[in-house]
Amino acid sequence: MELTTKQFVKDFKERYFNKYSNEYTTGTDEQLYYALGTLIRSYASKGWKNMRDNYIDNRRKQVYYFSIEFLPGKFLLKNAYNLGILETVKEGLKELDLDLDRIVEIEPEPAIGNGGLGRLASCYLDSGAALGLPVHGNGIRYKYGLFKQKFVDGHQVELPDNWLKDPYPWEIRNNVSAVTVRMGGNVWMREDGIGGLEPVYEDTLDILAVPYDNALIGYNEATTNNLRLWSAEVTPEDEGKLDKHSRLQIKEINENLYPDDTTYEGKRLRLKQEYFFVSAGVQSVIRQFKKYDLPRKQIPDKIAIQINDTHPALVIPELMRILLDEEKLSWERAWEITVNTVAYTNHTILSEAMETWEIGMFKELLPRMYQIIEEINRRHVQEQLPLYGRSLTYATQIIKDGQIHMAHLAIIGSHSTNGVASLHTEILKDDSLKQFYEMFPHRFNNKTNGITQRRFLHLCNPGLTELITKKIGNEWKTNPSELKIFKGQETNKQTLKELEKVKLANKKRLAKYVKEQQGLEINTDAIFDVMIKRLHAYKRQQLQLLHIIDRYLRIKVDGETDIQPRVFIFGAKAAPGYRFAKQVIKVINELANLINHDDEVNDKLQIVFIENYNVSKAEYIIPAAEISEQISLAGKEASGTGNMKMMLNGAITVGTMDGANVEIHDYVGEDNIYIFGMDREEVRDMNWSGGYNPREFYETNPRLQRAINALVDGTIPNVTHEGRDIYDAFLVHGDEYYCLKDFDSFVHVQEDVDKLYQNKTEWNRKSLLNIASAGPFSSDFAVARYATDIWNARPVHKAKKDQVVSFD
Ligand code: RUG
Repeated sequence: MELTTKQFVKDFKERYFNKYSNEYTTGTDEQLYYALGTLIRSYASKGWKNMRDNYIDNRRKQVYYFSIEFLPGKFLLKNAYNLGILETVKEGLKELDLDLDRIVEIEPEPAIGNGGLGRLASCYLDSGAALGLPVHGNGIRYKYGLFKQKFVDGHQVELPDNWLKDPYPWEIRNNVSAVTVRMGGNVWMREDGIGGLEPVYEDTLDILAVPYDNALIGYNEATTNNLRLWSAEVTPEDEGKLDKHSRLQIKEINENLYPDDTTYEGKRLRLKQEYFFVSAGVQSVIRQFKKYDLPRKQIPDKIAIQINDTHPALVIPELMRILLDEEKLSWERAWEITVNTVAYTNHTILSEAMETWEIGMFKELLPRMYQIIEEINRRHVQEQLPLYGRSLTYATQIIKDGQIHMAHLAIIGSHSTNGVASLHTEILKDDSLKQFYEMFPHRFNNKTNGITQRRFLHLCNPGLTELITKKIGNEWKTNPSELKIFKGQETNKQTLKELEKVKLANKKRLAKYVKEQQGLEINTDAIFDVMIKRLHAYKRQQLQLLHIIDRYLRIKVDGETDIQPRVFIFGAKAAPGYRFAKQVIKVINELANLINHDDEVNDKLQIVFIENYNVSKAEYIIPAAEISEQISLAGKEASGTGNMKMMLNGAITVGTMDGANVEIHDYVGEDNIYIFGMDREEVRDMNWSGGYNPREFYETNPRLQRAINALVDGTIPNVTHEGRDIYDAFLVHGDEYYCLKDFDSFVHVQEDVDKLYQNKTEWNRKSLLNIASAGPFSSDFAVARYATDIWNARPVHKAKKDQVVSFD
């Protein structure tokens, strides 16, 4: 949009005055933030309204991305940037003698997601809008986001994240679009008088779902979409009638985000959350479709619903319910519409993360959903049995062994199932979802994850953005595949020096932050070795722990002096009930305490554990990263996206052949990545032969033995049972994630990394090649592939010449 500094200054003063009846000079940071936020939002209002009208007037196909988690990060800078007014805002605030950085600091971050899955959803919404595609988000407005992590005596302590305590400038409560969601009670079918059946509900708990809409402004205002988050309230009819217990039942629905992204036990509240946002979302989607005034059979032509993992899989029976019970369609027609509308993304092969619900609980909470799922299952068996026989058909049932299997429902009730990296999709096809692949081969496809270069480069790393632009021009910003042109600079000594300078500045910025937060002075000449992700045994932070202990002992005990200095940086939250993960945090923190205070080692080795890792912290850490640790056991990490973000910012990956590391390896070339450890086939063979004997490795590798012993022999002060439990996981419980097996090759590639760092020109060259090879991992491409292959959706405007993907 066009906005002069003069106009902005005038608007800001007015907005502030109208809101607070006072001059802006009297404002607190919170007030200034609120005034600025609402002003920027108001600049987007017209575009938002126009786009809404445009979608309806032109009966455009709209895509709804249903996700139980989103991690959008802060909005202020992003929205100003996408509107094209960030520089004007900066200049204007300077004129007003206000500090933008301080104002940005105030903005709360909506931590309404756990990790990769939620962040991916937000990247996709950003890209959808940037590409001019009508892609909206549908989720829950959790009152409390993911816990705030604090370290107390090295232990993780979880504090509530009350991110909505002050008015949130980016959202609009939309009362007129509220809908009612029914749960519990009884349901029975009676004749509807026109030859069919209709459900009769008794004693249900009725919940008013109120949407809060957040504008998703596309880069260069390509379009403006909606992130709709639902809040649960008492219906007007029940106001004053409900008892305390029922009120509580409603209130708790959007109180807390479920703080775990990998293990889902049968939690009734979680199921309520899932049905709540699914039912509200599907009702609102159908309401939107009705504005098109088209026959219902055209629903799949005008609507696509992508379900982000199985948490929203109830979209399938809910859409069926609406089409059967409210729209009075036959089962066959309703089913065809449902399958053609819904598509499913799988994000994990970990069996413990595959959602199932105990039948009794499910039936009691969602009786009509249960009836519909039973019928879907019955018809599935009836149809497939003659084609595939008993064993295959029964294995794919939705209801079996007393459980409802959500992944089975998601595959059977949709037209597309995709994995999130090519290796992951292969594993789905030939292993974890093999039977389904046999039945529905045409439904399976791969959509490798992507990340938005706007948040994870343009905004968080302006120094690098400027350098790239100076060297190759502006076009890469809208077409990230153009980043490859930067490869032409790999032998340009001047560019490599400039790149080094940018990295150093980012390292210094992070060091300053660490100093302010933890009082620790970190060595900016050392390699910044970064591992940022949820804490989980399969991601193997414990392997990195062994590596650091080994380094420490080489300096402290062996007296090695010729060792490349490194700062090990961690950011990770552990699920509150995940004991092992919390123990790893405690041990890393105590090791940090030991090492950082030991003057014999701390010029060579330091550890920083950044508290409360979240999107904003990532934006600080990623530009400063030199090594990106992606060390999960091969076959376990579906994709990873931190690997892509760090590569884009010039970090060199140390990783296994897992998830998207495999594709990173292919794009950047084997000389520019450090791969170690077993590959997926080796892991599989090892598993098939019944695991291995980790003791053999422990007993024959003195370095490894010494590092493991340090967990229990008092080397690390204040560590007792925590060290013992990790020790036991390695040696008593079979080392499920093969850390001992991979240790040797891991420490050897780390030594190669150290050697490379001695040659800064060569290091910078590899770093540059990583940046230049990161273009294909832009979420713009990923979303374009979803749009073309799965959604059949097109952008609102004609493709411009320089546009990322031509949809024509
Ligand atoms: O663990 C996966 C990551 O590998 C992946 O990159 C991310 C986005 O696709 O999703 C993560 N994930 C998987 N988060 N939750 C789950 C299980 O529901």
